[in-house]
Amino acid sequence: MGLPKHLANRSLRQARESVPDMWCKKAILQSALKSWFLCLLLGAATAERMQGKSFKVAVDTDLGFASDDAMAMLILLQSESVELLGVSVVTGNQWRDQEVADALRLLELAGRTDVPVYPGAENPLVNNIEEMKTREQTYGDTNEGAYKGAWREGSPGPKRVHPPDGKFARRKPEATHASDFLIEATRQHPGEVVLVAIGPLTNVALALAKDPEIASRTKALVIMGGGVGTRPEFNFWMDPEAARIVLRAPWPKLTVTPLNICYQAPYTRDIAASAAQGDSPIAHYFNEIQLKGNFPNPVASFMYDQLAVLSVIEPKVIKRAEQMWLDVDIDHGPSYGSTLFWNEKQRPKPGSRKMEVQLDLDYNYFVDSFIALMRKPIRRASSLQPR
Ligand SMILES: [Ca+2]
Repeated sequence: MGLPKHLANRSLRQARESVPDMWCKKAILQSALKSWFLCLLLGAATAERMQGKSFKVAVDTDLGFASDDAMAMLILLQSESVELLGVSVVTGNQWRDQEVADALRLLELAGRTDVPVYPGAENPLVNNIEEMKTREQTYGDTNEGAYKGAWREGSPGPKRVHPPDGKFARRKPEATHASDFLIEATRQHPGEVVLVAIGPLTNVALALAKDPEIASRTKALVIMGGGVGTRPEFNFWMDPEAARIVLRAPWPKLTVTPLNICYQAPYTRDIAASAAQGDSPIAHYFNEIQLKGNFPNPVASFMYDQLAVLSVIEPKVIKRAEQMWLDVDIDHGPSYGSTLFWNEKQRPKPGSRKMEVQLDLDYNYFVDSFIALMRKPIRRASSLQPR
């Protein structure tokens, strides 16, 4: 699918709008009136920063170097609204240690070696490969898309780690466990941290087991996972017990990005090609890793995690969300990991919790916002304010 002309124009316009602050300062010196007019023209991200609307984010991810998680992390790194406290890693798309290496290398390429990476769970709470194989012999493929991630046939296993793009990052992972990082981040910044969980929910469930108060200390939790009326979605399918624990915890605000809305966000070659324009490290990443390495068969057909993350930064990408009561099937049968869902009248009591479920997307605005963030000058660690 090609980018419509009005979108391409809008992307270029937004790329131009993301000029460095010093341009604005120069205009102030020339003329107060002119600077006021220029600042009016600057993009939403700059306006938010000027109004002090940035917020702290901890991301829990099953990042592969080419995955949707990787692009979601680039969104977090590029947004002027986000102060990324750290990256916690869980087995999902790949085994944990490979994902840790991939996350560190991606951060290095993006000039953000200031962001620490915390290894978390290598295995789910209860589910495991052997049980998965046994269930599939009995019931057939048991998740939407028959996608197995780290558990796929031919996976290298948990202990073999290859250099993501031929090289390893110089920075090493932290010694702190991912769940302890999540706990500590919310203790240091109570009420301020938006936790974005875009992998299986094992690390978040472990954090809740160690410190149940983490939920109430978090500003909000955003989950990419589940599917309303679908077969089990991958993140919930890999660790259904963790998903149940997390969905039942008392988060001040809980938002779910399910398969239903992700299916409205195809990831196309045109999107990758547009993000690859220019000569920034991010453009280079899209050229070498996405375009040359992963098309015509992209690593994910839909922009699952990019959507969950971008909806935090640009809520207007969501056209329709509903308040629903979700839970997860933890009977170890053919529906293990399925999303259960009710309206207020039908819901079971107690145990179920109300959450915001995103259902319809403004795809053009979403793509436009994504490309604009990928094409703006990269936010190197050295250019950020000290914490
Ligand atoms: Ca993910």
